[in-house]
Amino acid sequence: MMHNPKKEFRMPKTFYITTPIYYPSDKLHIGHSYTTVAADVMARFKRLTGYDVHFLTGTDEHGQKIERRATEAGEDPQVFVDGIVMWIKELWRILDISYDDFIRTTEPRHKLSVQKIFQKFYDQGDIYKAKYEGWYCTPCESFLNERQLKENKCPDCGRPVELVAEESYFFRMSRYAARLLEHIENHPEFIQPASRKNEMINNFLRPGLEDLCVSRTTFRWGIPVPFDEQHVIYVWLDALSNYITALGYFSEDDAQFLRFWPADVQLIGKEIVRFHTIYWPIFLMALGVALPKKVFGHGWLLLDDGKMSKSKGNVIDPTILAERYGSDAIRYFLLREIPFGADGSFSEEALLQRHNFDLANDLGNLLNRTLAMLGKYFQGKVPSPAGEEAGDRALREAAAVLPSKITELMDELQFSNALAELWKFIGLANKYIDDVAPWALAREGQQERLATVLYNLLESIRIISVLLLPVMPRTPEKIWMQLGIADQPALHNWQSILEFGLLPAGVQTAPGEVLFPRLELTGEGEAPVRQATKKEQDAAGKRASR
Ligand code: ME8
Repeated sequence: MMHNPKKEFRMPKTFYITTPIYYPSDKLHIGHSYTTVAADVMARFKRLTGYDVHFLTGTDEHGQKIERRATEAGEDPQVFVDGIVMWIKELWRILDISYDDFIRTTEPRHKLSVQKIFQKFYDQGDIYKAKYEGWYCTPCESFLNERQLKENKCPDCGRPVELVAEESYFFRMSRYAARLLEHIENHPEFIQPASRKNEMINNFLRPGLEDLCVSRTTFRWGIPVPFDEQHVIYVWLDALSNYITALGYFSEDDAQFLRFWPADVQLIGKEIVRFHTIYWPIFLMALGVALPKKVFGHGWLLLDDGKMSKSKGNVIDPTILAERYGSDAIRYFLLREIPFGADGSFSEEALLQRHNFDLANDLGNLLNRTLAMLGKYFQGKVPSPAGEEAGDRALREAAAVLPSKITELMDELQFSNALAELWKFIGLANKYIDDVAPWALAREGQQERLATVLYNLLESIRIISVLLLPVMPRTPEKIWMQLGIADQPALHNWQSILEFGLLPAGVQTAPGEVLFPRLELTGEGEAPVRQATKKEQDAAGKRASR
């Protein structure tokens, strides 16, 4: 048969992932970083496994809340948000967030498209004018009826609400409610975790969906309604649209929209599930656009005494934490500590423990021990393996199933379990050292066996390093430097870990800095310091006893 190269070429599969767009605030804390770090890990994992990924984040810059904050700061809202957005981008740089696009809702590309969306709704009779009289929570930018209030406060954030009475445009949610309910019931993967789906059905859809107010007249900081300039478009309609306006929807160039929509995963915090699984899909239905495949509402990161607020100081400031522990450790902690979907508590002690146990002891020591033995017995050169014993086989078999196990868990956004699997393998490699006792083999002169054992360890470390990439983008490079393979990208990709034994013999390793020096907290609110090594402690003991 004729060779047909055209036929073999397959376009990579696409993967579109989004985070919510953030309210501009210079008080973003470690909880805010949670959504974005999780999305980044997913985006990196999909890139690693061969997908054409589009990862979107951005800022939600309009609305009454921002206008008030700008006024308080004595600034024009645009000037006010410009400064903060620069800071947010800097935070994402520090945390190694690899977004492909950053949308600001004050950009013309967004505003023009939102106006066209609003116009379309109006033209097809989805929007009508009436008077709104009811409650409004400005921090959440949400309309609430009497029934929804909890002790006269906002049910979502617990803060006071304001009475609002103004002329507004309303969106006929009721037109689409039955279709949405059917979609949710026929697509169990649409709202995740499943408990959030039941909440939406039982608390909002079944009791009957009220029409939604989609414009405001009592302040100016928003996108004007194109046919009625007294009104600005409700900030949630404006904000939710970002997921498609950023792709060029309703613009001259909608190639990205055609390529990437519908989104594969939209990650959000649990308090905004209602907006993303009721209003957002209904807007999309009204536009005649497909719904996202999955909306995942993750839990909250709490402090032991509940709320996370900036007054808790530097314990929760992501920039300070990154300076202390490095962004890789923070990313690891966030995804390992709390099962994705559940609430979890954040404390610096817990972060420190993960750093010292998982990263310094388990991962760091595996590399150190292996390279130290290689230096001692083989002048640091990767030896050729020969033969296989039962212990070797168990290690190799565990390595062989690891990529598919991790892929399965990652596809379900089970970050914590995926990392637990990887650490199980790291544990297995450490145990392999203890069981085989390479030092005994050296003593007995079993050179060939020793070569095999050290080769298997080095190859395991290489496989681990590639699997670490999505969560810890900086550490693998350091490992490759020490393994002497930094300049061999063919040994760093996904394909290269599907086969055990690609690490070439003869490579000169170069043990370097300790990956994660053990740290200890000295006092509350103080930066942790490197723990004294056993040698240093012994030396100090000797000095003291002199
Ligand atoms: O909600 N733990 O923006 P935002 C976990 N602009 N996640 C947390 C958290 C915590 N303690 N605190 C905040 C908005 N988050 C809207 C979105 S989308 C069209 C518009 C998460 O800046 C929160 O759940 O208030 C959300 O996913 C993200 O930070 C941004 O929150």
